[in-house]
Order: sequence, then C-alpha cells, then structure tokens
Amino acid sequence: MTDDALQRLYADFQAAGLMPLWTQREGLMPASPRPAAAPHVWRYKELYPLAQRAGELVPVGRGGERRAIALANPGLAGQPYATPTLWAAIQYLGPREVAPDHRHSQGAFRFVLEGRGVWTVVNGDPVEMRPGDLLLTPSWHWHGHHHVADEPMVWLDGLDIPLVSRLDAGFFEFGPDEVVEQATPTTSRSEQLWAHPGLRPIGAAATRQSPLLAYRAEHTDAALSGQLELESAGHPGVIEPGHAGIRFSNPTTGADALATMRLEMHRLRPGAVTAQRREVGSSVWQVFTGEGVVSLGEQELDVAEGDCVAVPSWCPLRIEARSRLDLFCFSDAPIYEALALTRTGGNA
Ligand code: 1HN
Repeated sequence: MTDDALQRLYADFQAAGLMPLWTQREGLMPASPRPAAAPHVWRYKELYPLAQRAGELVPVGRGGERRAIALANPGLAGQPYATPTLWAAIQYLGPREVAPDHRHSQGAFRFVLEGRGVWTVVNGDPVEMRPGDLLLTPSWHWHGHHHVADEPMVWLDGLDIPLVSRLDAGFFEFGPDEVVEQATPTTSRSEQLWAHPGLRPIGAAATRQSPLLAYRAEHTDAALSGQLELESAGHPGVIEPGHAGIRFSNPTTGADALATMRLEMHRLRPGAVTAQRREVGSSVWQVFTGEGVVSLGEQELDVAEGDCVAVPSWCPLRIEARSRLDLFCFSDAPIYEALALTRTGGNA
C-alpha cells in the first residue's frame, strides 16, 4: 500500500465518520488514569469574604435559586466542577432570606460550617441545619431553605451535577413560589422515624437513598470519640493508628446514604499521619476543625478550618494532623463500586 493510498484511506475514514483505533489507542486506554482535574485547595479565608460580598450584592430568588458559589477546578477548563463528577459550593444565606422550593434529579447534601437559624424543607419535612450536621436532599426530593435568625449561615453544598450532566440525566422542576412550610421543629419527621441506632421501623420499606435526612454533629462526634477512646484502651475500631472514621449510611440497607456520593467524617489525633493511599474516583475534603498538612502526590498543602481540597482520581493522598483534625469528605466511590471499577493502591 502506498502513502497516497493510506492518505486516501484516512480521508475516507473521516468523510465516513470513522476513526481507526490504532492511531488513538493510548489516549483511549492509558496504562493508568490521567485525570484532567488538578489537586487543588480553596482557602476558607478567601471563600468566606467573597460569599459575604455576594450576600450583600446578589439577592436569592427565583431563577438563580441559590447563592451557591462553586469551587472550579483549574484543570477542568472553566467549568464549575470540583472534580469530573462532583460539584462543591459554598452557599451563603442571610438573615430572613428564603431559597425557593425546587427539585432536580441531581442528588445533594449540605454540610454546615457556621451559623444557625436555617431550616431546609425536604419533601415537606422541615430539617434544622446546625454546625457539623450533614443534611441530605436525595435525587428528585423537593427542597427549599428558609432562615429565621439574625446571623448569616454558610455551608458546603455537594451535588453530583457533573456526573448527571455527562449521563444526560438532568431533570429540574420549580416548586411553588410561596414557602410551603415555615415550621421550625428541632427534630424532623425523618429523624423521628429513623434516627434510633439499630432500630428499624417495621412498617417502612428499604430504599436506595437514605430516608434519614439529618445526621447530627453530636452523633458523629460521639462515634469518632468512641473509636479513639477504644483505641486508647487497646481495642480495635480505628482505620489506622490515631485515625477514626465513619461513613454516613442509609439505615434501610447499611449502604451509602446517597446513590452517587460517599459521605464520611474523619478525625485524626494531634500528630497522627495517615498512610499514603490512592484510589480511582475523585473526592473533596473539607476541614471542619483543626489544622494539618494534606499531601497530594508531590504537593504539600497546609490546611486550616473551612479549607476545601480536591483530590483527583488515582492521586496519592496523605494527611497529617497538626492539632486534632476533623475532616468531612465526599467522593464518587459508590459509582465506581457499582460499575466494578474500584481500585486502590498504596505508595505511588
Ligand atoms: C441547589 O438546589 C442547592 O438546594 C445548592 O441548596 C446548589 C447547585 C446547582 C443546582 C441546584 C440547594 C445547587 C442547587
């Protein structure tokens, strides 16, 4: 075959909408993941004042729906994505403001950093939001937020927006303009039914997404302290020395609370260091309290309260605690597990 003939073949491939594997095999099937997303840190001392300025200048209302400011990964070409599958944002709601009711097929959660006085109403169930709480808005659940107190409130929003976009599975619907539910109970209906450890209501069916909509800071704290106290007394339970962790789970199945996102809280004793690990799939970590050093491959990042870190797929991660360090973490691990793509490694 002559060069000319080969040129004509490639031109005819192109004209016919065809592409040969042999010129692209390496790009299509790299030896190991080559994420476009970069390891990156967003610092709370920058995030908070910017969110505050947005609070002064930008009203919350119908259309925009939320005063949520997305963490845009510098490797992801100007898209509002923390990683290729995860959206993370700082949301700011001022005194007496209302974020209107809507629902979407994207699954969501909020992890509260500071403030008080906001209730998120999920499918008509008013759920109070307090610092350190994790609140769920599973896929296609109606939700709006209303603020009844005098200080602004700030939280981390996590959604599976980039994944759902790639999957062409996005649906969105506005709810009524008026706020349907203004009640402010301290315990939601979902907690009345489901927040009793090990006690499953006999009348309730198993569901793919957790029916428990609030995981309270005091329960998370007690679970983590318990692991470290047991460790001090020589009993098993921690992940590794000085490192306790819990996963927020669906009480009907014991599986991840949300279908597309894994949600966890970790606590390191002062001075504790995790092993270096890497896994396929990406994650976002937020420091809830304390300070430390997060190593992402070659990069070492000092982190303090409120800072958020994006960990790309297969990037080696190691965490060192400079004080007692509490970290909230969310990842896309349930997707990889469902698709039999899970892989973990030790040292890079
Ligand atoms: C949303 O509904 C919330 O309910 C937060 O607080 C962030 C980002 C995109 C689309 C919907 C919320 C969101 C969102």
